[in-house]
Amino acid sequence: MTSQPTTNDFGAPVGSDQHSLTVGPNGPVLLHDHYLVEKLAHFNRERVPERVVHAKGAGAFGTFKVTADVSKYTKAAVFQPGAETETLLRFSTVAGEQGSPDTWRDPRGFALKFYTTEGNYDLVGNNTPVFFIRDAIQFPDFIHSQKRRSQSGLRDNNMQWDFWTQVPASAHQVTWLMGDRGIPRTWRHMDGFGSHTYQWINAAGEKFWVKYHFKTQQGIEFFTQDEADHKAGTDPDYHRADLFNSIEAGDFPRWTLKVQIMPYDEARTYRFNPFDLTKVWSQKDYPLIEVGVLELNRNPQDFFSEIEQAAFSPSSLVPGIGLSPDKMLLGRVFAYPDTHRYRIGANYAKLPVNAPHATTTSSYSRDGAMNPHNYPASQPEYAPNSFGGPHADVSLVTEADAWTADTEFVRQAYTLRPDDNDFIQAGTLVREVLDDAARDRLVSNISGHVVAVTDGAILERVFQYWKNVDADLGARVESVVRAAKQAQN
Ligand code: HDE
Repeated sequence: MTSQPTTNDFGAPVGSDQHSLTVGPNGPVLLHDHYLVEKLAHFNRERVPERVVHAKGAGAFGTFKVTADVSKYTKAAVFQPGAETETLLRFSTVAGEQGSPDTWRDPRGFALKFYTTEGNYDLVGNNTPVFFIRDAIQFPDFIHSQKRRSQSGLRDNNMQWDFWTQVPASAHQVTWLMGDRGIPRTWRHMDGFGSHTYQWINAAGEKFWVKYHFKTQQGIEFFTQDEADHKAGTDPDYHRADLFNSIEAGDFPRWTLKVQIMPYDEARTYRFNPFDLTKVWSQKDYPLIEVGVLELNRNPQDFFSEIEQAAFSPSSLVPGIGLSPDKMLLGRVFAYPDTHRYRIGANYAKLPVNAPHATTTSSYSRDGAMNPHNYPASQPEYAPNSFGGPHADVSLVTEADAWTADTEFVRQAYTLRPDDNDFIQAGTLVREVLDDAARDRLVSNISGHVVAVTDGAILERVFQYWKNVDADLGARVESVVRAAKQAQN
């Protein structure tokens, strides 16, 4: 490869890659060595803040192909029969920092961007169908309990269990987390979920509630705690390398997208609140319906600009897809664009990875830091205008026919329905989904984590929490932890 002369950031040749400009070979460095200054100053600015959660991750581009016909439920172009759409999928852990091991026990992010002909559609999900809390106002507290203590900079199992046991809504997700799904073997060997309930609208204007399931075609595989602990020490970037190397080798991972559809009016009378993010919908009541196949087949060329600066948001919606009255989802609609403006900058949407790829933008946003261009320079700057500038059309957007609410403002939990109990679904998971071996590993994983709890009152609450999930599971956890504590003394 013939090497080009090094230039400065403005394309002009520079004198040396190795020597600063000095007064003689042994003399002081000159301030007007603007190339040295450029190099050092730019280096000092190489980092943008890491994501406050989901900091460690990686991703790849691919294609989503529709293989079935769900047009009676949504008019979204991305889900019409035969449609093929470019995608970006970023995987991540939640609590760990950028350099943390991939195999720490944690939910995994499953953040998907569809570059559709109607604008970018983001489905920012996880590898679990539920979450720890059901109101966004608790998210900063929950995350603080999972991250590091302000004084010591250490993570602390006391605060994790203190939070979880005082927030019983967490039981279902914590049961998932402590089970085999809490440490996937690779990102390719796990499912993805939209988790929240979203709305779909068809061409006739009929509304449905929808949940997304991405079923891995590679099969579900996991690491035991011991395997994961070993990998964390010997190969902390194991998941990142696995994804990159599989795609480089032409072994493209695939997921089948299936959805559950609930008729709009059934949400009012279902036996539990179908918008509660701590619950899954019964597949007997709402069977899975196939939609299409997602394949990852292209690695990024530049990790920083295509993955680190990738910005996903539940507010990136397209016609035919809308939100639901899930309090978590509505909080997220604010949080994501806000964090992007802070982390990346006001014009984050104009970076190539975040801009639409299959359509153009005609927005009235203008100027701002690091703006590569306004939308087209010839376009009027304001609306309404008499010069043919873009005009908004309410009939195109799904928020216009969302849902009905007409009552007073309150700060209250969701109204309870017969099956709105925090422990029912967690108990069913333990008794009916797990087999004996998986239950044994669950006991061992929970106990191994709880042994580090030093506060006696929290410990008692932990035993009760697991007895509420399942009496036998709770008793087993208690006896293993008490025996281990005794052995420590
Ligand atoms: Fe996130 N979350 N989250 N989250 N989340 C972020 O956005 C937030 C939640 C998820 O690969 C942040 O760009 C709030 C549920 C993924 O770039 C931030 C609440 C689910 C990613 C944020 C939640 C997720 C994030 C941090 C409670 C699964 C990584 C950096 C209402 C359904 C996306 C960023 C990527 C990232 C806020 C809960 C998934 C701070 C306020 C539930 C996969 O905005």
